Amino acid sequence: MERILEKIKDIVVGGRFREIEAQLEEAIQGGVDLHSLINQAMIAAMDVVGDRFAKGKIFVPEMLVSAKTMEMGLEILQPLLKEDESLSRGSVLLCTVKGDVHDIGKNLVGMMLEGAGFRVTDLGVDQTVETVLEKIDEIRPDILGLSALLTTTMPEMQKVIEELNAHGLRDRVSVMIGGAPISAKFARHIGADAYGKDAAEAVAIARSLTASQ
Ligand code: B1M
Repeated sequence: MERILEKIKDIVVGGRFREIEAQLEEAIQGGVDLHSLINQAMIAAMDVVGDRFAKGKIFVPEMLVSAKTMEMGLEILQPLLKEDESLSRGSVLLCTVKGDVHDIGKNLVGMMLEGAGFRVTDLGVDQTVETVLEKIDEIRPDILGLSALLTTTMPEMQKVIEELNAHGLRDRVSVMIGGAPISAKFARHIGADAYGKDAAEAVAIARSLTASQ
């Protein structure tokens, strides 16, 4: 199993997107579990990519092809993430905040939430406070999920919460935040209800937030 996980990790790191489907299918046929595929192969690959980028060994174009390979892989895995749930557990409005186009982690969170029976409306990336507020008013979700991957876009999360307060919408929706630079301390500081470390934790938190509503 270790060998095939290493192979998939190499494919994502190298951005060899033409190879990802066949390799994932081989892994699935071979009984490799989804958790290992996502965490030990694919997310681990993005960590290598991020590290190489930070050290100036690769640049944005290489990061983009790795991201594309990861996205193609997650699409292949998506149907397998679905639990057999007929009852909806609640609704989640999800987006990446303004100024930030990173969406792989958010998409993974969305897929896992859907798989766990939540209705997810994903607004996409680079979403302004105004759009988020409009959509909350329109959809009335149980949970607002905000993602940010850049330290420079973290303050956007605070802005959203401030505007929710200013518009009297804060009591209507629970706010969960996440993304690589986010912490529980930051979540508390800006007045979010919860911080999700990863997609699995995001699902557990969403369950507890909706259970207490
Ligand atoms: Co960018 N990037 N990037 N990038 N990128 C990072 C984030 C960086 C850490 C790389 C580095 O320097 N080591 C760095 C940020 C530094 C900082 O702010 N401290 C960085 C930078 C600098 C940039 C640019 C500024 C580069 C440039 O142009 N010079 C630029 C910014 C563009 C912008 O947003 N305005 C940029 C661009 C890009 C690409 C477009 C090339 C591409 C994104 C493609 C895409 O998303 N479609 C990209 C990528 C791929 C990365 C890295 C390598 C990988 C991110 C990723 O997908 N990880 C990243 C380095 C890294 O994170 N190791 C990096 C895998 C993903 C599954 O994890 O997103 O953390 P993650 O999600 C996790 C958890 O965080 C959590 O669950 C997920 C699953 O476990 N989670 C939530 C996420 N959202 C959640 C929400 C929740 C709960 C949990 O509740 C709602």
